[in-house]
Amino acid sequence: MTLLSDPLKIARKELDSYWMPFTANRQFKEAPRLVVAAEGMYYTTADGRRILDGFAGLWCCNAGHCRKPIVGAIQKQAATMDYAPAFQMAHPLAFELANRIVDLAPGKLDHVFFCNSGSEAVDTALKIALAWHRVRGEGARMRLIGRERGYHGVGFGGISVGGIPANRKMFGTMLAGVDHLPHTHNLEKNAYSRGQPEWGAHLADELERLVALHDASTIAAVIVEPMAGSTGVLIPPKGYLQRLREITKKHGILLIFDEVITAFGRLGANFGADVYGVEPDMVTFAKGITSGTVPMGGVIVSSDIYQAFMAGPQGIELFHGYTYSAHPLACAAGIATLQLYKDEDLFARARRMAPVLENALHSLKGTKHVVDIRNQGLVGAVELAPRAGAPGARGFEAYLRCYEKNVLVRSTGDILAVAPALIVEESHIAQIVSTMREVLGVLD
Ligand code: PXG
Repeated sequence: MTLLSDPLKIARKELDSYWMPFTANRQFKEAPRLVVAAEGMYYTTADGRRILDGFAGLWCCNAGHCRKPIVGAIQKQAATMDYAPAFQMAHPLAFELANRIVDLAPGKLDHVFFCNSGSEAVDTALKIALAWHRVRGEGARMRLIGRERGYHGVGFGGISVGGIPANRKMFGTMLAGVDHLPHTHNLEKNAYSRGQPEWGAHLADELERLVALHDASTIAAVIVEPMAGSTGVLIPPKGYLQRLREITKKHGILLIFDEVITAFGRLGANFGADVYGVEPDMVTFAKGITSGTVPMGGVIVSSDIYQAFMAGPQGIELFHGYTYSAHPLACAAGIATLQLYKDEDLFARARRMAPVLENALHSLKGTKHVVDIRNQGLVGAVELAPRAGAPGARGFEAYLRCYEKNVLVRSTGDILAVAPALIVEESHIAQIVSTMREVLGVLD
């Protein structure tokens, strides 16, 4: 147990066995960034520094870290019933959490399928889309349409509809029959937009082109993040999502919003669907449902989808699920988290703090290297010009230097993203932005 008992004296060998995800392993193990405790807006590092968490962990700890009501609920559940079989059996908390989620969900989205991560949520949604068309006798609808720069996790379904080349290129042919819409990022037209950019709704019309190419009768679903997070915070242009909705509806294609990041207050509302005023047929979620405390994901589906399955022959309606679907600890955490969001009115707080974050971030305009700043709700991004011949290097170094200065942000390529917990205060935002300013000022 040397890592915890003496975190400053970690032998290189002790770091070797763990193959870290989405990490430059060799670089990390030369200079590890280890955190050992968390509370509210802060992490504590192995060497005793307090780090201001400007990214809610990885977009997930929306209520802040180690919040007592959530911790207490998890502890109690762990001591009461550790696990319940997920197939042909259940436990009451699963139903309670599903009911609470449905209460928050827009319009006709009224049934919840549980899994354990965003990646599983995406694969689940894609499978439901294919199966739904099939139970309705439209089994030829097998194509799935994603978007360039989209991030939908790392399952084969998710990387197939995803549009991040590095996440795809090593992994063969993935799913067949997938096509992609163009992404909506355009610095020339939209740089320094506050909230939704004006230009770009017409990019949704590309879906008509894909429908013409493949024929609507072969297309099952379109999946997009309402606001693309992981790729560097791409806010949907005004009218874009509305147009996607119109076109999908016209052609009988399901629209899936991947809300793994945007759900549960991140944009100042229950869901991104509420913020943008567009109701999809399915919503995927994860992260914020338990405020990052216990892994959980899920898909909310419309009544039309659920009822089509329930109209079939008696027996198992969908041959899909996970050992840990609706895990009791995750359900306990989810219920406590949603209750805490409500008790502290945290989504309204996110709405109130959003302009503070917006103004603070946009004050970085004119700072060295900055080529764009964008924001929505409690999400913001500062895009840097890449170093010649070394894309991503400047962004990564900025992230490291912020961390050295006790502020955690996230770099994706040369984009710095911030997404603090919804309990963030003005002073935290000021510290995040002043640290970014300081770092960018001295960065090559
Ligand atoms: N969909 C979306 C929209 C996501 O953002 C996933 C699916 C996959 O979730 P899981 O739980 O399988 O990781 C995500 C995850 C980043 C970052 O730095 C983003 C994610 C995960 C880790 C880091 O932007 N998004």
